[in-house]
This record gives sequence, structure tokens and C-alpha cells, in this order.
Amino acid sequence: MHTLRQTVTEIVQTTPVFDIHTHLYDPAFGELLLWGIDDLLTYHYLIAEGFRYFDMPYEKFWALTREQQAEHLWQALFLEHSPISEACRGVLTVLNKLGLDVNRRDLPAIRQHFATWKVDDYITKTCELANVRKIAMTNSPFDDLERPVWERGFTRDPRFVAALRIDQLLVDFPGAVPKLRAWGYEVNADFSGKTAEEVRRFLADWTKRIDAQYCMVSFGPDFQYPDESTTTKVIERCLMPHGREHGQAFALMIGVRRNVNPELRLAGDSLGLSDVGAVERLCAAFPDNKFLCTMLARENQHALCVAARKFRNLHVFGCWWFMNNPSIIEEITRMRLELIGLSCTPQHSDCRVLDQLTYKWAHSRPILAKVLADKYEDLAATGWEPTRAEIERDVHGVLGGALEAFLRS
Ligand code: RAT
Ligand code: ZN
Repeated sequence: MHTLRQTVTEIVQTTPVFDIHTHLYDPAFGELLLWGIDDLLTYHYLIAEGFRYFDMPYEKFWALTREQQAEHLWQALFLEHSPISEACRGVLTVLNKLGLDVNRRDLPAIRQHFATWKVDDYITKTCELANVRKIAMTNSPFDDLERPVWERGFTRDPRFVAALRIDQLLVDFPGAVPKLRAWGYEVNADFSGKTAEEVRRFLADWTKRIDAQYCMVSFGPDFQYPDESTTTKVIERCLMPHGREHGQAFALMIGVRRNVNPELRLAGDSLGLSDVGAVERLCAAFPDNKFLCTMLARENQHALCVAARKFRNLHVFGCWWFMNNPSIIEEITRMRLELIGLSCTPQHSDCRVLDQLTYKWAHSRPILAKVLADKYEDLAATGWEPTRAEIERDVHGVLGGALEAFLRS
């Protein structure tokens, strides 16, 4: 006889997940899809941690090859100190799940192992290990490496779905204008003339070209709505009508303070406390639009969850970046289930390196199982015994099914 807890754990482990936000790419993008030990070790989370111990100047590190950077990070974060941080532990989980003996602490042997893989087989292997059924990419038409691949066209790998990322349009409209004009859209920085309809044409063209599942932006903690800014204009006159016309949700990731330490490059971003009121005002002003939201500051999570209780057009997701640590994931997942039940997506991976799918889901699943099992046990104590089918339905929901239903609604 299985206990309820064992049943929940087994179902959470075996239910395939739709990972709703990553920075991974369809293999057709070639080198843009990062994978393997050197990409794992040079993940920006680890670079930030490496500089806690390095005494070399920043420029010296950046001048090294990727392999040399990886060796310095391995030395400082794995050999000279025990790799207990979540990001370091993640590297070991990946290696362990691949069947490597991490205890040998042998980087050259690990590299040899990766050299034997072909990318297509490795994607299949990783999706199996992570039990991932579908991966949402982050696709920016403003990215000069990515855009030409879409423009040329390619046969899509059905495991990868697209999300239209439009940060520049929203946070730097004047910077976006010359690019949009060069691509044939008649826009003006002062929003005069046909600007609004031309931005909508741009959004529609890209939505169609990439088959975007949703449209996404990341904002700083100072994000406000409404205000006098061009951001508000783009939202009101372009994004919201576009969203309604195409049934497309608008995903907001709020709270990143970019470049707090520019010397750290991609690893140099921090966080700040945001105004959940801005999200509430957006949801209230556009009841016929759908919003997804995640926030970076722990202190914002409770208010964001309460906002989701008030607005059914708001779907809360993920424990993003600095939130993606076991102690915080458990606390926030528990709180969300208590406040909004199963109508949320507790986790996304935010992977930048394919292999990370393995660890991010291996680390998140037991936490989700633990919190869910606690909740089902509380129900059982009242006499309401959840059936296996009910648990399977619920787990499918929190592992991406609820989001798919929200996007379809
Ligand atoms: O989590 C991350 O890796 C960050 O660097 C960001 O990419 C963030 O997730 C984002 O999508 O802006
Ligand atoms: Zn991201």
C-alpha cells in the first residue's frame, strides 16, 4: 500500500512538464543553444559566485577563453570550496544524472564525456532526464544573431515553442525606432502618424512568423502603470489591442535592476522592490487581456499572489532567478497554493544551458511534491481523500497544464 505522500511524489516525478520560460533554443539556432560542461560552468549565476573568491581583475577573466574561465570557476567553486550553493549543486546533479562519478573531481574526464554527445541525441537525453515535454524559448526580433534564423526559416523542432520577447520596444522605444524603420515599419519616436498601427503590424508579423505562445518583457522595479511614459503608450495603443486580436497573453517579469555592477556583464544584474499596484491597475484596465507575471523580489510575492486573487486575468508563475533556491521555492510555493490553490504555475526553469533542465527540475520536483503532499494530507485529515486521478490532474496543471489552459481561454 502506497502512502498518500508516496503517491504524490511518484506522480510529481513522472508527470512531464511544460517549461514555460527558458533561454534555450531550437537546435536550428546552432551555437545559440548552449550545452555541455563548459557552458554549465560559465553560467552567469556561477560567474557572480566565482568573483566572490577570485582576486583577478575583471578584465583578466573576460579575456580568457570560455574553457579557461570554466577552469577558474571549477577551481574556485568546486575544488577550493565545497560546491554547496544551489547553482554549483546543479552542475553536480547534471553530471550525476548522466551517470558520471562526480566524486573523482576530474574536469578533463567530464569534458571527454561531453565530447561523445551529438546535440540532437543530447536534447533527447536531457528531455528524458528532466521529464520535460515542451520548452518555451525566449525569442527577440531585436537580437541580431537570432533574427536572421527566423527570417531564413527552418523546420521547427516540436519540443521548442516560441515566446515573443520585446524588451526594447517597451523600455527603449527611441532605440527601437531606427530598427523598426529599417525593417519597413513606419514608426516615429514621438508616436505620431501611423506609429501605433505599425507597431501592431510588427507584433502581428512576428507573432505569426514564430508562432508565439505569449509576448514577454522584463521590467525594472520602477515599472509603473499608467504614467506619462512611452511604455504606457506602447502598452495601451499597441500591445493590448494586439493581445486581444490574437488572443495572446502578455508576460511580465518585474524587478530586475540591470547592470548594478557592469564589470560582471550578464552576471551584473540585481533586484529591487516593485509596485504590485501597477500590475493590478493593468489587469483592471484591460479585463479582456491576459497577463502572466513573476517578480524577482521575495518581498513582492505575497502581494502578487493577492493580486491574482483579485484578477482572474492574471496568472502568477515561477520562482525566478534569485528566487530559485530550495528554501525560497518551498516557502513561496506553499504560500501560493494556500492563497490561489492550483491556479498558478509554481515553477519555470529559466535555463540558459540545455543541461540545466535536468537539475532545475530534479531540484524543484521534490519541493513541489513535499508541499502538495502536505496539502493533500491536510485534506485527508478532514475525510476528503484525493484520488490518484485527481492528483494526476492537479499535478499536470501545476506543471504547465494550467498555463496552457489559461493561454487557450
Ligand atoms: O534568469 C536569468 O538567467 C536572467 O539572466 C534573465 O535572463 C531573466 O531570466 C530574463 O528573462 O530577463
Ligand atoms: Zn529569463
